[in-house]
Amino acid sequence: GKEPLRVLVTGAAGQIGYALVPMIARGVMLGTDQPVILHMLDIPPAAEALNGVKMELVDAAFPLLKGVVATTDVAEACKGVNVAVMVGGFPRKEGMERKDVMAKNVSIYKSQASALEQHAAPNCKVLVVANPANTNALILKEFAPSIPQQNITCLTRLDHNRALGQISERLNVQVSDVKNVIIWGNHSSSQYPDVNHATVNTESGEKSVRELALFGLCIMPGRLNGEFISIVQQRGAAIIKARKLSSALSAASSACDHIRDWVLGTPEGTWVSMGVYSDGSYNVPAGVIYSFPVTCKDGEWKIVQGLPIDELSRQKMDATGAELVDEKALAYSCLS
Ligand code: NAX
Repeated sequence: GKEPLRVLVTGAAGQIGYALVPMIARGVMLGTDQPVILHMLDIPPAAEALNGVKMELVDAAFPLLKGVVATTDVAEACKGVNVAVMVGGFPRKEGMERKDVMAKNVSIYKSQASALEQHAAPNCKVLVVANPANTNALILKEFAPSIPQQNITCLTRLDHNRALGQISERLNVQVSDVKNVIIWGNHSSSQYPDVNHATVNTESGEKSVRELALFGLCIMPGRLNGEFISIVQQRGAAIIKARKLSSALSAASSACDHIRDWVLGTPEGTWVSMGVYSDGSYNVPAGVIYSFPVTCKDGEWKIVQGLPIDELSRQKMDATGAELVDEKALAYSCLS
């Protein structure tokens, strides 16, 4: 059999952690033939709860799970990890200034960057989930200069999957037949969910989502520009309103999708959205973690190039890019 891979989940005693660790232990993230050793990190106030999660992992008797490390020691948590899913962070509490939340997360991601750099396995792949996800990932990249920059990413796959789900619901087609939506930019309400290149696999071949909408199937083209975009942008808030808790199972599942496609590859003709270090493709700002359409092969992602960008898209891609540049400046102001 294969050697086990070590997967770190930070914030593992939290809501997303609780949904995510059993998925990893069942092979949803790395494949059903890939044994794993789970490393779970949380902070001392959550140590007892974290140990409870470890007890349940033992009780579930997952055949692929070859070991569990549950710790509040960052160095121990990072030791030899091949994949790191960073879910732990400081949440925004009511009445808190944006700058204060940023300062807390900058300090967490700065120190966890150093721990990963010193202790993780070479070529460790990092996915940042905790908000502000793009900027936390950027700080992690800046303070772990020996980790290749292409190994540091953030999660926008949940937004991508939400867009697929909305198209499926509204056009009344199977979600597995919808592909190639794009989330551009920041994982925040400024993100731009783009359906211009999305298609649906139908009995009479592949059809563009815009074309199907044009024939009056549930969503009108105008709504694709307005309502659809805001529904995807505001979906996180709608979940909180309904559940009185933020998205957890969908976030965990999307984190598995992100890593699985990155490691095992995207299907031919399909791209996914990932927050990656921008090289300035599509004239968006370079030097921030920006969500792009990517294809993956042999453990590496590549930005899909050459897609035509219309005027509305251009504006929205620039606006979310400007927000990221602004967040970067705020994060840097917290360092000094
Ligand atoms: P929870 O508050 O349930 O869990 C967070 C856990 O992190 C807690 O157990 C906490 O003790 C731990 N933690 C705090 N500081 C830590 C540190 N320095 N090291 C290790 N662990 C630490 O939040 P949950 O609902 O699980 O959400 C986790 C994060 O995901 C939040 O930042 C949230 O905003 C973010 N999200 C990001 C999404 C995305 O698509 N990128 C979507 C879902 C989610 O909202």
